[in-house]
Amino acid sequence: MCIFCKIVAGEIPANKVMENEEFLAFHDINPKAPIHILIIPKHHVENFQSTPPELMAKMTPFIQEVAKKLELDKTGYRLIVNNGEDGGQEVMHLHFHMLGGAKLSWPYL
Ligand code: DGP
Repeated sequence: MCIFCKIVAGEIPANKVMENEEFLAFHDINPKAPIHILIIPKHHVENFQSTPPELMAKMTPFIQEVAKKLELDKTGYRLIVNNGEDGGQEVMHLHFHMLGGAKLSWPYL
């Protein structure tokens, strides 16, 4: 079982922000911004490249709700998906990084 599946199963603790039947948002263990949330589907999907569009259609409003809950909808935020080796993906379970809480520089904080 991958590390994020273990978080979903409650085998590893996580600082949760929001969840529903299909998705979970929790704080990144190694934050790269004042607010750094990971948003995942509970069902294991390896990466963005293999994500069915139907899943994204449901995930989009969940991500928007997470931003609202943290009031990042007002200030702005950055979403990042690292996909595959060259993309720097370390955990092979689809996750969106939501970064905020500061004016972020581009391309990185
Ligand atoms: P990526 O490089 O895109 O695969 O990012 C993986 C992120 O997952 C990285 O920012 C650190 C975070 N992470 C890894 N293990 C854990 C964990 O056990 N708990 C939490 N909350 N975050 C984790």
